Formats: sequence, structure tokens, C-alpha cells
Amino acid sequence: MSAKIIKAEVFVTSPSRNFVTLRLTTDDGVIGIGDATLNGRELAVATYLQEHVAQLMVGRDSRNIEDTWQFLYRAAYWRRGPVTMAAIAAVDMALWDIKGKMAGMPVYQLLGGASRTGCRAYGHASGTDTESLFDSIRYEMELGYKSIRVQTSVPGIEKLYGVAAQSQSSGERYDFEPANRGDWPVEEDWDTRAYLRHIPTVFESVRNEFGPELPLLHDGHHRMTPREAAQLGKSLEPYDLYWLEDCTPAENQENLRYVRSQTTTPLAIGEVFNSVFDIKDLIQEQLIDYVRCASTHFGGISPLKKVMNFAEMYGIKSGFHGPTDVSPVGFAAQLHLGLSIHNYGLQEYMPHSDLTKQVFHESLSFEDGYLHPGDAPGLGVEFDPEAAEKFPYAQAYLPYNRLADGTVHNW
Ligand code: KDG
Ligand code: MG
Repeated sequence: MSAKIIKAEVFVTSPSRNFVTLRLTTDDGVIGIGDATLNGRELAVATYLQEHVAQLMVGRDSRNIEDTWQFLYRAAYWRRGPVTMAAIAAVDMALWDIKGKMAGMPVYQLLGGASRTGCRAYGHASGTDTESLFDSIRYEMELGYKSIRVQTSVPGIEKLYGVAAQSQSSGERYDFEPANRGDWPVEEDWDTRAYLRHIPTVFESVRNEFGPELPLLHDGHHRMTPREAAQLGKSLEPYDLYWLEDCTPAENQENLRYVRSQTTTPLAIGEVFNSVFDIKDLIQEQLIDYVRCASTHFGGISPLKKVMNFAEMYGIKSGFHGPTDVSPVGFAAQLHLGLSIHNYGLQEYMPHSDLTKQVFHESLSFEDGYLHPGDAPGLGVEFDPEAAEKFPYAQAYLPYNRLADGTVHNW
């Protein structure tokens, strides 16, 4: 068995939403797939892979995962960035997939074996008012979720991330897909003071209705300053959140020192990070509780495993990003990792649409609130190129925010 890569193909398909998939084939006929989807900027990564990476893969020994990762990272000279790291992630995943298939083992076995029987997942509830929010929470609990993210409308804000019941141009459930098809991003609005006043009242009513036990999460989606984030964290303390996510943008990791010093509400950050250098201070100074990075945007399974092993030393757990824009391949990749590491926390889970499942055949299971990647060799996801062809790329953009005076704000 020489395991040499003889073909590297890039597929862009849009079954409900856009996905970029890399497929590597070895001379033994083993196929490995990887996810390179970057929501709203998909073609940049597809081009990076197609024009700059594919030819470098041909002739390489598929077994040397670490060497290939380092080669793509260091030989490019231009390190990091979401486009580069999503492209490297796809290669990394595809190589783990191949290695698993060659070994006849699921990837989690190659990563050290299972540390638990399943990965606890959280569901997404949202509502435009108390009644619809409670209905949504009850629905998620009926589906089996044991932890629930809560997002709501805010009086004074017209369009808001994460609230499903609001009408969007796509007509689809908004908390499952924020990107809108079309050639221009949808404009939304934002008012921090209105948000900070309203959210604690929402969690108070949810706790009164559902009691103290149910783990509740909330996503601030990068829109607050450190002081505002501290205020929110403090005001949510009585409601015992499981985590407050992206309370402030973390390009400047030092910002989290102030937030951390002001509140005991657990903090989760990292979905837009693409390198250990984006998160190393947050981990080393114990400024966060959960790592939100996704295998797809963080360079693949290999670097995410390293960062989780590093986080383990500080008692920080995983909370990998799992929206629908992480494809079934990327999702499986981080599920294998989550099952194997000791410091697993919680996994975000937004099930993919039926159309997406026509293209990507998953072997994961979701039972009673727990996910398992399955025991098929490799990642356990099969990609169907013929089905993919039926769903050509459709341009889509994530929305953006403006304040009342017209200033662009973080979305
Ligand atoms: O593409 C952007 C989405 O992945 C993001 O808005 C989803 O914040 C998100 C989450 O926590 O799922
Ligand atoms: Mg988020």
C-alpha cells in the first residue's frame, strides 16, 4: 500500500446553502473528504484550494498528516487567516478520513479512543415574545436537548441574529441559516442599551418557567464593548448561564481581562478564530471557560486537538462551533475529536437540511440529547458528487448591522 494521493478535487455545491468540499483520492482508491466552507466567502477558499493547493497534493504520501499540515502552513509564507486555514482544514480532515479508512477505524479511535459514550449537544430556541420563546424551548426539550441556547427579539431592534420567527428574504428558519442568498447583504439594526435592558428580563422569565436545572446559553454575537459585556455578564449571574458566547469581539484578547474580572458568568469564545495565536492568551490567563473554535475554520482536526490539549491544563473545555455552515464533514471531524478528548464540554448542533443530507450521507446519531459520530471507518461521511451537481453555487451573504445614526456595527 503506497497511499499516494493521485487526485485532488474541489466541489462547490448549494443544497440549501453553500458548501466547499475537498476530495482526495489515493492510488489505492481510498477517498478522503474535507470541509472548506467559509460562509459568504466560499469561492475564495475554493479558488485557494483549486489554484494553489490541489496540485501540491498530487504525489504526496497521504499518511503524513502533520507534515502536510506544516508544509501548507509554513510553505505558503503568508500564515493564518480564515481563507488559508479553511483550505488547510479541508486537507487535514481528508487525510484523517483516509487514515481512518486505511486502518478500518473511525477517526476518534485514531485520536485516542472514546472518552465518553456520547457528546452532549445543545439546541437552539428563540422567540419574538415570551410565549413563542417558551414554545420553542419546550420543542427543543421534546427533541431531547438537555441544554438550550436562548435568543429573543428585543423591543427597539427590528432584525436580530438568532431569532427564527422573524421573516427573512430566504423564508427559512433564521437561527438555522443567517446567510441570505442574493448579491447584497441584508441590513439589520442594533441598539446596545435596548439589548442590555431586555435580555436579563428574558432569562428571569425563562428561569421562572423552566426552573433552575436546565442549562441555558446565550450568544452575544460580538456586539458589545468589554464594559457592556461585563454589565450583561453581571446582570445574568442570577440566572446561572451555562455560557455567554462572544460577549465582545476578541481580536484584542486583553479585552477579556476586564470582562472576566467583573463577572462569574461562564464565557465561550472562538468561532471566528483560525489559529492558536487567536486564543492562546485567553487560555493561558484563564479568561474563558469554553473554546468555540470549529475544525473547519481552525485548520482542521490536528490543530484543534493541540489547542484542546493545551486548554485541558487550564480546566477549559470544548464548545465547538456547529452551525449549518460547518458542513456535515467538518461537523463529523470535530465530533470525533470531541468524543476522544478528556476536556469535552458541549457541542452546538444545528441538524443539516434534508437537501444537504442528499449530498452528504452522515453516519452520526443523535439520541436523547447526545451525539455520536458512528463507527464507520474514517470520518463516517460520504460525499455524493452527482447529487452535489444538482445544487449549483448560489451567492449568499451574511447580514450586517447599522446603528440608528447609520454607523456600521458588528453583526
Ligand atoms: O456564518 C456565521 C454563523 O456561523 C454564526 O452566525 C453562527 O454565531 C453563530 C453560532 O453560534 O452558531
Ligand atoms: Mg456564535
